[in-house]
Amino acid sequence: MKVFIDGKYYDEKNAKVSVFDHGLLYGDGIFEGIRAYNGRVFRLKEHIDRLFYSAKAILLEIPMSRAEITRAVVETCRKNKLRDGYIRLIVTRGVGSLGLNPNRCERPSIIIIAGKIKLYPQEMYDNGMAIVTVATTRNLHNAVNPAIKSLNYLNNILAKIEANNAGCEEAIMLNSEGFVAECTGDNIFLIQGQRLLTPPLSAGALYGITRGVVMDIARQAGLEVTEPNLTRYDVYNADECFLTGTAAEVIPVVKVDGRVIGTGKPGTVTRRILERFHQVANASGEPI
Ligand code: PXG
Repeated sequence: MKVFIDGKYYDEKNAKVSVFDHGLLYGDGIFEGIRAYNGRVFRLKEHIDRLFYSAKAILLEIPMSRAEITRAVVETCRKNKLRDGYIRLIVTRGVGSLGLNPNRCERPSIIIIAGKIKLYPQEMYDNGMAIVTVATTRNLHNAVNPAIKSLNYLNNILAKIEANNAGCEEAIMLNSEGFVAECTGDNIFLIQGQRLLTPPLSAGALYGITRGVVMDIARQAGLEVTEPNLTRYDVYNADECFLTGTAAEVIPVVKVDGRVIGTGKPGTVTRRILERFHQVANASGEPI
């Protein structure tokens, strides 16, 4: 594997960052998880836009333009002969002193890894997954804004550990008001009759790229798409439930906190959306 670091390519074993990089010392940095399907990078523009928004929010100046990053991502896929896979694009604050002040960092580092990812077993896509609500609250907007895709994922990891302890792979995280925000690495959706519901970004959801694609698909299929505040009561009483994410794609949920959702099997609307998602993913994107 060839890894891109600051304009050069390194073998896997030589692809290293300094122990003084603030990405490591403080989680000071941002990232994107991107998919390639069928020789194309899916929604690359949207991912790069989101990367620049995250950068703006943490006052980090990315030392490459959008066009240069686009070319570097595609080039890294090419060098790794990747046609289907997972791309991790990272920008760290860079090498600095021991002390958290980002002013002391010389220059942000850009890393691109083109590899593979498989989050959940196929069985869960076929039969649906069981999830739980956890006690760890999603980050507050005025602490670490959940819209920032930062290198500090401890909030999500703490929730994931709670999920694992409960024998689950994913968890619903609530915001400080008790409304559903999202899952640890996925956005959440409900189907109620002919309506598709998902928490608003103001509830503490990441502006998910897959979330956006699914909302478009649903609108085209004639569903009414809304973003109301949702509680666990709404989740328990939904006809169908599913999660979306770059790594997870679209995955049905059939049990939440011990409550069976709908029929207890992946719903028909969820299946239609999942199918359409694969069609869209395989037929669009930046050519490698
Ligand atoms: N919420 C959070 C907190 C995320 O981290 C999503 C929602 C879904 O967004 P996208 O844009 O991917 O549709 C994410 C993205 C992993 C992994 O290793 C997680 C994500 C992406 C890639 C890998 O668990 N989460």
